[in-house]
Amino acid sequence: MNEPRAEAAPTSLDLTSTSLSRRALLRAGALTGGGLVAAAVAACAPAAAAPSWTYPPAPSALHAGSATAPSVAPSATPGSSDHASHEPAPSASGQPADHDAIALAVVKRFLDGEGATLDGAGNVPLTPTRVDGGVKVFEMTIDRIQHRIDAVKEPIAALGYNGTWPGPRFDVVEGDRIRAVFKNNLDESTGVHFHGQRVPNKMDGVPLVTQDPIKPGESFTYEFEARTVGSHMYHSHHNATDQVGRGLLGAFIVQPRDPAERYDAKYGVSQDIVWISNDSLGGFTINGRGFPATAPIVAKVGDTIAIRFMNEGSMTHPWHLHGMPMRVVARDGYPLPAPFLCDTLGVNPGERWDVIIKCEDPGAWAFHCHILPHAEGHDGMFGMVTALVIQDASAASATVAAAPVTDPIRTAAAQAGSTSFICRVPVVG
Ligand SMILES: [Cu+2]
Repeated sequence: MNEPRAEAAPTSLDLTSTSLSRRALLRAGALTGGGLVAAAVAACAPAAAAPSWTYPPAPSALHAGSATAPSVAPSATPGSSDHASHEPAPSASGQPADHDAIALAVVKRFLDGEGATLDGAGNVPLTPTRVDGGVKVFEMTIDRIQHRIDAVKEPIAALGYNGTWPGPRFDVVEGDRIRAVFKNNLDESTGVHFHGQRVPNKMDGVPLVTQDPIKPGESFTYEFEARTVGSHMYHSHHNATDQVGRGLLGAFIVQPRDPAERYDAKYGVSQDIVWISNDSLGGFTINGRGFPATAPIVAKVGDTIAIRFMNEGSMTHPWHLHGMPMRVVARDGYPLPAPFLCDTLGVNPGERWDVIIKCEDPGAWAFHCHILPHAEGHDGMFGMVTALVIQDASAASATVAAAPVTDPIRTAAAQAGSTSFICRVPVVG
């Protein structure tokens, strides 16, 4: 495509005069070991100083993030190939002449907290509207939305449950009676499938198989007992290549009835992170965002966190964490008889894999899909990339002393757009 080539980012850094490489940047970040040093420092520092991979930024930097974003021309046709449309012209050697500067500018956008500047975060835990005779009632809408993959690309015409992509996250308990009423505000028919749940057949959500399509303006009520424990999903099962690809997807988490079997008690996790990937509209995304607008994961040394990988796309994605292994404990909600360690975990379409990570080594650890065309190219990292930022004990304790909240790291992560939430079960009624 003959779109305008990306220029070097017009940030406060004089990027054209620095030869700072991403590798050097990452090495510097690893040595820094995290800490709540504002990334605004990076935005204002002389070009000779490598910005630290620290997180989150100061509030002022959050707003500066989009303002300092590189002037990459928005794609007129967002999609998995839109990255290529932005690529700078290759030099005679086949490499873009200004790769380092462009790549650094993208990293700076991530450090500046670009994801937190965007409205419409998904995966927000959903609270029942009411409890009716012991049934948890959820009132849902299916809407056309304008969704931003990042702060630079133009918003795209997408779909969302309750106005977000991903939709809000159901957090229910094994044995709960669920009534989910979906109102279709689209101008097309749809249906909702609770992927992984064992439900009565008529509640399976497959239009023309188990129910009539939900026509525009109509509602359909799904009611069942949440009896399949673990990490599950809900999504469109009607014109699904298109509708799921445009954002009709979300997480459906069923906590074990026995509190001792939940991840906070069983593994001591302090963050329980839902990570839904997609690879259609908007390109390669994690929870509806592409790097650098993906949410970082911020923890401190000694923390244990859980990540629930969910693949709503049409390709496999091997998730690779630098620095530490992941302990794989469940597939599709079912506990593994023999959990195993790995650093790269392929997640096929439709699968859910739960992993536990012991945050032992401070630093900023890249965390990305290892199909490299999904993550890094001529103009730096993009798409399925984020970072696990592990703060060392001194930085964490300094943060505790400075912040007025009891759990500043998780609070900061949430404010910075992290999709991590404490393991909890909403108490209603
Ligand atoms: Cu991938």
